[in-house]
Amino acid sequence: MQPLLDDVELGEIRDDFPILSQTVHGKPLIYFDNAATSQKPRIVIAVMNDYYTRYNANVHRGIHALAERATREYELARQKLVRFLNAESPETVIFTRGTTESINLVAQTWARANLKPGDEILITWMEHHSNIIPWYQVAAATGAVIKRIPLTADGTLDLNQPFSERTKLVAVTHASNVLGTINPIRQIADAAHRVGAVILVDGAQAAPHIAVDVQALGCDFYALSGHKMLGPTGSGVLYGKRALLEAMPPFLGGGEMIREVRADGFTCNDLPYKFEAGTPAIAEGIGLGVAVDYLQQVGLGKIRQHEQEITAYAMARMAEFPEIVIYGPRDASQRSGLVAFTMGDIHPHDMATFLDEEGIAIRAGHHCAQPLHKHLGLSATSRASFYLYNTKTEVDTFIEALRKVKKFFGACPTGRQMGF
Ligand code: 7TS
Repeated sequence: MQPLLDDVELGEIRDDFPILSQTVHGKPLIYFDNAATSQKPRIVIAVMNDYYTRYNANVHRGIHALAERATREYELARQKLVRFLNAESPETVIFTRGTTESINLVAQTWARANLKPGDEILITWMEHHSNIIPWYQVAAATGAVIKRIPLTADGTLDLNQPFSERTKLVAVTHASNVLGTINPIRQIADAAHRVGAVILVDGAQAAPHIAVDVQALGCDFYALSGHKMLGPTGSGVLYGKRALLEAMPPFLGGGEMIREVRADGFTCNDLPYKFEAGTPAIAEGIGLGVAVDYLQQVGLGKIRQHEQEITAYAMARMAEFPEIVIYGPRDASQRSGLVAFTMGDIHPHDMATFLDEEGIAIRAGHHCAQPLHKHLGLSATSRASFYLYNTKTEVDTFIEALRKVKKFFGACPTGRQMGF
């Protein structure tokens, strides 16, 4: 059992996030839209400011002092990500603009080079569009076929069917951005490897919340977004096993990714630069490194424990409303810190608009997971998503606001489909 964040620590954490201490529509802000993007601590904002104020220069090319400092700080950030993910080496950690770019990189390089007609790409019903569309594009280009791992009634993956000999790639989310389900990646990776397939893990909703060890998970590729884990937008990582990365053709062409350019061709740079064409997002990469420092200083175990407690509390209090249907596993230990729900026949957009007037930020819609919503017989849900700085008191205010929503719109109970 990890120690919990106590009230003093929680207060200190909240003080580190200047954006939280404001009012919205005259009410104290309650930020429950962390699955869309997280807020940033002062040190992340400060380090980016410091870069632009004191050593703004391009990386890996200048011989002057500013360029050397920028390169040093940027590569130091990479080292921090290497440790954060327990990756084998800096060569296996590629900076990208985020999860979407990381997945597209693998789709456009590894998948196009390795898949042929009839090969199967195995995804799941709970994927974000970022882990669907690139595979549709690859399938159209290569003749590969998309298959899906079925869902159980509880919103977990039904892994009873053995993977096919034709499965060449398994692309699965570590944690669902709608159901909250945390998937058993090690088990899926072992099943994928037994049939000779490669596994890519979408870590956008997991890396901010649970300790990730890419070697222990056994994944071949792992994608994450910096902005969901206290870092800046435009920062992210693709981890890849070295042998796979070495064998892959480059993604984008341009500066940095080449060793030599001739009149009639080029040779690629070494890893990881082979996949980092052009001037990177330098301040953002450095900011992500500091975000990772912050997460590790608080402790991923503590963060996970705190979110689990907030989530269990929110679900228990939401159960006070017979009209509310929650989607995903009932057990908070099986889910990340978010709750997608419907309240009778109230449209999620009306819900979000009403809550916004109360100073509460949630997201409503299909959350870029349209096939999942269709599968659940829904067009939209409301979603409250928590992070390390959220409190039970905020959940209480949210529950009181839900009471007002119910009174205002007069919710009628509807069917429960795959929720509870
Ligand atoms: N994968 C998952 C599971 C996600 O939740 C998201 C973003 C992405 C990939 C894409 O990340 P990006 O940083 O490249 O955009 N999810 C959400 C969300 O749930 N609400 O807003 C963005």
